[in-house]
Amino acid sequence: MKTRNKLLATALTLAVPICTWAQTEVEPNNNTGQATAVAYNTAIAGSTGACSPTDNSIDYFTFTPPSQGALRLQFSASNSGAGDLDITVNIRNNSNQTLGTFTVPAGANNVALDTTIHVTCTGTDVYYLVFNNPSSSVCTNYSFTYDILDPFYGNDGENNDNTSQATDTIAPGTNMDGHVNFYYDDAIDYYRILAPNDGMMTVQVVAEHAGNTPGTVTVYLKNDIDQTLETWTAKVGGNSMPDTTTFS
Ligand SMILES: [Ca+2]
Ligand SMILES: [Ca+2]
Ligand SMILES: [Ca+2]
Ligand SMILES: [Ca+2]
Repeated sequence: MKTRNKLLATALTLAVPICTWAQTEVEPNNNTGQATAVAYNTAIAGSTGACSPTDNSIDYFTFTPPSQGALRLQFSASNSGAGDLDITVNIRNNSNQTLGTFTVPAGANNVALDTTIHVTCTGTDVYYLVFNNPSSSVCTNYSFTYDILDPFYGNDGENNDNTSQATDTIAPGTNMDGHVNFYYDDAIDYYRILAPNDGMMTVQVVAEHAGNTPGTVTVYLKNDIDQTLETWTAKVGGNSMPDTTTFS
C-alpha cells in the first residue's frame, strides 16, 4: 500500500510540476481544533473520499497571513474517476464563520487542474480553508499554496484609533501610507500634525481600493481636543487605480 501511494504521488508530480509539496494534511482534520497548519508560500497536499486513509467528510487547514493584502490561493486538484469533479472550498474566519465559497475543479483520471483564487483586503489573524469531499466513490487529491500580494500602499502603525494613539507628529510635506477596512483591522486612523506656522494648510489624499467602482473616504481635520474643524470627502479610485483629492 505504501508503494502504491508513492507511485501515485510521483505520477502527479510528473504530470503537473507545480504539484510538488512540502507538507501533507494530518487526519483527522475535520474541525477547527484539528485543522492542519499550513506554512506560508509552501504547497500542502491533501486527499478526500475513497483514498487511503478514507475520509468522506471534510478537511480543515489553518494559517495566519504575515501581512495585510490580497490573499492568493493556488490550487491543483484531480480525482480518480472518469469525469471532472467540483470541490467546494470555504474560507472561514477565526470564529469559523464562512467568509467566502469557491469552486475548485478536480480533473478526471488523476490529471490535475489548476485554479487561482484571490481574496482582497485580508488581515493578519487566523483563517481556515475547508475542503468538502465531492464524492465518496472516488479519491480526490489536491494541493494548495497560499501567499499574500502586497497592497498598493504600505500599512500604518496601528493602533492609531484616537488622539492619544496618534503618537507620531508628521512633518510638513511627508507622505504617509495606510490601510483602512482590511479584515481583522479597523476603519479609523489618526495622524498628528503640528503646523509650523500660520497660513493655509493643504492636505492631499491619494487612495485606491480593489473594488471595481470608485468610492470615497472621509477625512476629518480635528483640533488638539478632538473637535472636528473640517470634514472632507476624498476620492478612492476603483480597480486599484489611485485617485487624488486636495483640500485646503
Ligand atoms: Ca483528507
Ligand atoms: Ca479530514
Ligand atoms: Ca489603519
Ligand atoms: Ca486604526
